[in-house]
Amino acid sequence: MAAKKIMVSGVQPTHKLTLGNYLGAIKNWVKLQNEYECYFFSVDLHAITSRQDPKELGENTLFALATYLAAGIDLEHATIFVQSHVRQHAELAWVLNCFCYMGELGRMTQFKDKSSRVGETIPVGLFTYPALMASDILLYQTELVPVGADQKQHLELTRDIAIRMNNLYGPLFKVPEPYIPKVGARIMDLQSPENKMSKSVSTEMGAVFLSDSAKEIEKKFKRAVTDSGTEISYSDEKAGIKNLIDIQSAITGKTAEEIVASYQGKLYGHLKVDTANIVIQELKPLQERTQQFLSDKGELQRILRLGADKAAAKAEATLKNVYRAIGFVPY
Ligand code: AQP
Repeated sequence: MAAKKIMVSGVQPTHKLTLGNYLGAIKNWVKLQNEYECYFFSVDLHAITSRQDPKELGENTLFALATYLAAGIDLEHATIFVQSHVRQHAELAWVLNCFCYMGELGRMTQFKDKSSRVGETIPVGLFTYPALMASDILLYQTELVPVGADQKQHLELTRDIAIRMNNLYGPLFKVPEPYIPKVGARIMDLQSPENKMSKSVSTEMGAVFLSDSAKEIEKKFKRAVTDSGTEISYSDEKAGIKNLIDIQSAITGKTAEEIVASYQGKLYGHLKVDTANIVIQELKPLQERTQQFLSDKGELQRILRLGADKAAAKAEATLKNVYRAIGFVPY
């Protein structure tokens, strides 16, 4: 039997995860885990590129991993771990920093956007972030990386660094390909539906967090920004309505056309209340299972240690090759 292709992905523990992270990433991971050899982690090294409260960072990291497990990530198929537990990520990132150029990193639109907002006090880590992301990917000889549009440029850079180092030293890394999931919604902010729902950028009312109570979720959907029209249809001009339909579709599996047809003659209010209920029903068992995993910290730590050990063994093989190739004296 051919070996499964390797896939890696992670979510930043910069806050509690959002409905966007769940429907856009984690729910898909569960589907992909049987088909690929998967490494899913909580990327705490990336999270500190913006200032984090230490207590919250730890809590958010465990919350994310408990959510992965609660969502159905199966340890038989996938390896889950905390990024900082596998020191090879930071070590390879340093090497890759020395093999990519200021010009390349300076062209990254995500950095340009953030630096134009923050100015001179922007952390250097945000500039070199793509080298750490390249390390996350290349360490595991990854073939496929699920990426949204905003990470495509970073993956291109990862490919360039891999090819550059392979040309210099021989085959050190697999050159990864982007994986665009067949299904996978882009969930938008409930208050400004032209922007994506985001852990750290959205306002409290704009994002549904996986830690929200049913009451909070209901309130957020009831107050979701729509438009001044009345007809429920699926179009870019009606970004708020389109988002509610997309959310329903991502959960129920129904097409946008089917959902629109079921709202003939109904009002925006009906769509909002129904979407809230569908989300509440979807999240209820997930939230209960997440709490179960979080209530047994000892067991969670054990699972994470096993995951980190397994990931480290794979990562170390790559790192050793790289160190040898660039001339570091073996330990
Ligand atoms: N709104 C979204 N809709 C669909 N998918 C989403 N993802 C994030 N937001 C949405 C997917 O979640 C995965 C991990 O994202 P991340 O936490 O590493 O960073 P992000 O994409 O920048 O997400 P946030 O919530 O906006 O994080 P912060 O605020 O920390 O920067 C990715 O697969 C992403 O596509």
